[in-house]
Amino acid sequence: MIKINMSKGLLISMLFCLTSVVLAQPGKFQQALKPNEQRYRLWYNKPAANWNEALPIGNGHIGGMVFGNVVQERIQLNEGTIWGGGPNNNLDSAAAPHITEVRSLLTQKKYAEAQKVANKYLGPKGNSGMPYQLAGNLYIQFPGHEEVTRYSRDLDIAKALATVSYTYKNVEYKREYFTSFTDNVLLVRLTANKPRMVSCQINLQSPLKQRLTATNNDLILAGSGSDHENQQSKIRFNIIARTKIVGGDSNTDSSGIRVQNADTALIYLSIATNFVNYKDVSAQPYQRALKFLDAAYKKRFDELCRAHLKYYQAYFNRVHLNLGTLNNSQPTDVRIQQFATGRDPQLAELYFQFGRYLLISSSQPSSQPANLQGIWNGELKGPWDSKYTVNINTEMNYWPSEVTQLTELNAPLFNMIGELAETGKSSAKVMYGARGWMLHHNTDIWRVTGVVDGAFWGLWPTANAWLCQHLWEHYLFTGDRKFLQQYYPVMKGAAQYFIDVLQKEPDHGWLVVSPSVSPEHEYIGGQNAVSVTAGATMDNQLVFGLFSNLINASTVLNTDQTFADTLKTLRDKLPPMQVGQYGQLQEWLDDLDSKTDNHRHVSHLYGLFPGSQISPFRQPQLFTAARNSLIYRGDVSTGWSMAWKINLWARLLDGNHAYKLIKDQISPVSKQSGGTYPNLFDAHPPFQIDGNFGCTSGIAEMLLQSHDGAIYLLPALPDEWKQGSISGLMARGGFKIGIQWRNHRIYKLSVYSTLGGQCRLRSNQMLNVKTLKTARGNNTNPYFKTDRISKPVLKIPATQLAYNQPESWLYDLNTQPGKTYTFLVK
Ligand code: FUC
Repeated sequence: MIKINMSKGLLISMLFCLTSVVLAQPGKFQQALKPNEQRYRLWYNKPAANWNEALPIGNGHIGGMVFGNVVQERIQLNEGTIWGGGPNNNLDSAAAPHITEVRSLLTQKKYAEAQKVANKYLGPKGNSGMPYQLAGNLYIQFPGHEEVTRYSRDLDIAKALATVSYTYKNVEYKREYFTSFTDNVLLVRLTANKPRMVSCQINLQSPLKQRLTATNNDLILAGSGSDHENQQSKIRFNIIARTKIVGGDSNTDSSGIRVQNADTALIYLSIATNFVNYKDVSAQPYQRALKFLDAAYKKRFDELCRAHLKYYQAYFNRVHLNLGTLNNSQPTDVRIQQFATGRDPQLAELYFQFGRYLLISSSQPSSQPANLQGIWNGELKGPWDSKYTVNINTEMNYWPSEVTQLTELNAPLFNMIGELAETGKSSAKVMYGARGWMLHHNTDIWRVTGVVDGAFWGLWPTANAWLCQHLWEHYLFTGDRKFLQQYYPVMKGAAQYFIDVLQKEPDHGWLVVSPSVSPEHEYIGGQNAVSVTAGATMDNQLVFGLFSNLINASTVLNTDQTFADTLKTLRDKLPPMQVGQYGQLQEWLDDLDSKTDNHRHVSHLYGLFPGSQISPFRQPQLFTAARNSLIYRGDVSTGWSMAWKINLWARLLDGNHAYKLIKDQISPVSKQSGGTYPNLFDAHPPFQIDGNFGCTSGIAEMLLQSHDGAIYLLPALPDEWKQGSISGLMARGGFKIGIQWRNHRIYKLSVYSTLGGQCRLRSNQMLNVKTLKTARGNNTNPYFKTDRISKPVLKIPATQLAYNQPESWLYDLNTQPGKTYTFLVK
């Protein structure tokens, strides 16, 4: 083991990271830290009693859950590419005739028979996708540290650093943890305020198939993923831990690393697998892990910490939100308990930024996309395999990415979409006899595209259209033409699939997706419940959106005009949206909704959010109908469902209702509904990260919207956010917006234009500013073009769908790229 003398550099390095951490005095925290350092700090006065209390750190590749146990510290480890099974696709080569049969039964309105055939023949054939698995655990034992005082553990999301501190026998101990973005290692620093006091034993463990060895002072765990559902494990991985100590002794063998009487001990830990991409697992995991470790080991803790911080903050500091005074005197778990009944709006601000922290920490340009649990999973087979559910959950993960200025972090999602456009060609061809590509409601690291779980949930072929919406939105936010060019063929492939599979339904001759489902929802309940359908509203909206985006893309790229014309003709034949007997937006082609249905999925409201097909200004009747549907559905549900509803109420311009849902979400977890765990993770329950991301997006949507022909400033401000400020939110057209408000009125506004062009602003108050001209005519900025929606079919008199538009004012500003425009509003 290498020993180094306590050099001046090391002293400075320790001081550097000390400024960011707790000074180990519960009750005195506020004095100990500067206010801005408190603002984004989750803190607790006891160790994590379970996984949902542990604190997540991550760099997109390595994830860690820090428990903060005193005698035996546990850091549960993840690596983003440790999955069960190996390269495969779960295609069903016998499906085609049964799909035709189900389709025909649906046309004959024999719904129960259609479901029966679907259940019997179109379920998964022994492979519902592979599970994302934990890597193992890093344990650090501190024998004797039983009776400690002044215990504290925290996670500072402004710095992406976790800390544990306590006093034992008059010695103050401190542990600091981070997963370096720049050097791809997990770092732990153990210090004490008296010399020679750091003694511990370090161990690696994994419930996966594994072997522990020691070489040259390295503790090495070699493991492999699990065999699962007829797929042999192909993932191999290595975890390597190595220490660097100041003073004292250390030795390593295959039973662990022992550190004796050191002043400081650093643990460098790297993890790597053999995964190259979904069809290639030929890399050398040990060599890879060693390379990261060797490179990082040459650097001092402060160097690594500084580079990590710089990288992280380049993302994190792009958006500043202030929703009120900080009251961090209570631990975070207590604040969660009190949020719904007390007055602590700053916790909503922390929750907003925590969502951004989680996205930065779980989705990096070279990583896998964030799965159902981001990258944090402590099990061999997490809930729903912790994979990618693409009928809402994966998409929700990426809702905050553009608007909260984390656009680069979409890269892994876009890569996955590109890969699905390859693997999904086989399912389109073999199962549906169609060109293009498609997948069903789940996928995994191997990019499977067949049916999983069962036809009742899984026979949904429209995820390609939803995923492609993210590609187009990325273009709208960034104006990146090259990106659009690169992904145009992917979007086109999805559209080709629908050109080939759309069916004429018998009653109106509309073109519909069949068979399909309105995700996971039934329109005939009971023991023989029926979900399979033709022409579900969400499908109609998704295909409408996909075709419209392609038509617009072909104009932007000046290409493929004939194809665009074909799409225009088909688009006109898609079903219009329909308003049913209860004044609701119909979920299915027939008027089958129930007023007492509180199903968690609100798929037919896709058109309201994240889609942009329902506008209070352009389709007030649909707007009212969507609102009615949401009222019937109720508020309390699973975590992600409540998060979706925050976005929906924001789009319905009702900030108070959106805020009510934020309160429902930031509440302790109950069995009946979602909520928030002590570590701020969203609960389905169990933990599912989509609700975190969805809520972050919802808060952004309450403050800024740009999908409906203009940039809407504070469209859904709740009464409780009387004053505050936001800066760095992005609007379509590349506008970066800053707003300061007091008494619910904007008093300062700033617009930074990255792309130039007309900036049209909508505001609920008159903006008395000379340089802002009252808007006239259409917005000439192409990123704000809106698509014409077919006239809805109404089954109740239009008068019952009247909508009293709130008064708002529209202004235009001509902008130059690279310029900031600041306005003081009287
Ligand atoms: C969908 C949802 C469930 C859960 C699962 C991962 O199936 O209906 O509630 O979120 O995804």
